[in-house]
Amino acid sequence: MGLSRPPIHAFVFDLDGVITDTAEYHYLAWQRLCDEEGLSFSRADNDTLRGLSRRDSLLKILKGAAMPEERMEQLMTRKNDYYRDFLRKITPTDLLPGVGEFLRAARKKGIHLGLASASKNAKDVIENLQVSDFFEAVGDGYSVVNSKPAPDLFVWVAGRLGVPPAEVVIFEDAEAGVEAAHAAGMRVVGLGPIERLGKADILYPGLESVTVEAVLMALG
Ligand code: B16
Ligand code: MG
Repeated sequence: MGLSRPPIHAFVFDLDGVITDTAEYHYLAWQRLCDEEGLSFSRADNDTLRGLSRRDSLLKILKGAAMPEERMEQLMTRKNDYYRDFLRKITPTDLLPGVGEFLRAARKKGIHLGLASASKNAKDVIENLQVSDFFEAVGDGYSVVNSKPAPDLFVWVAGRLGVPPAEVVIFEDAEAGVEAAHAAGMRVVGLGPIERLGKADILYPGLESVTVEAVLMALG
């Protein structure tokens, strides 16, 4: 089986939950907004928003309740203002364990590297983390219309890298991201618990527990 698989020429990384953990800041920003608006919101609710766009997150928080578009825009802007206050505090020490080593090792092997995040703040986050230079292509919340679980963002980044989708491996921490990768015809490394990422092709707790060689062996 292994022999018939296409070669691996690119690694594409999700941002939140893979390169750094901005989920806590998203949580605190949504929590503040929900408290102010009298909407119910918990950590467990926040976990279901992982990888979803800002708009899809708000729709989920509203649980189907109708809201005029203008009001939705106001709430999304306020949440983002709260979130961006936290982003200013991000430094290279906020890289998740093993990320720097993994990116350096992959680059050394000549693997093309890309980033694919649902976040409209992704470029600022990777600037603050000082990892922008690793990525030859960066797809963010502005790059495509249809967000994960649609395959569009991963396909967009693969196109920018000039690598066919079948030769790309995605690194994801969200179920929506695993679905998106498979819909794009890509292999996917899940980073996180099996309850959330059971559909990934292979699973690790985080990048500190995996090497580039191990991924190439397992999925190549
Ligand atoms: P923004 P990822 C996602 O990032 C987050 O996981 C998700 O919680 C957030 O709602 C989304 O970005 C949009 O972020 O409000 O900054 O545009 O995991 O795709 O890197
Ligand atoms: Mg993520």
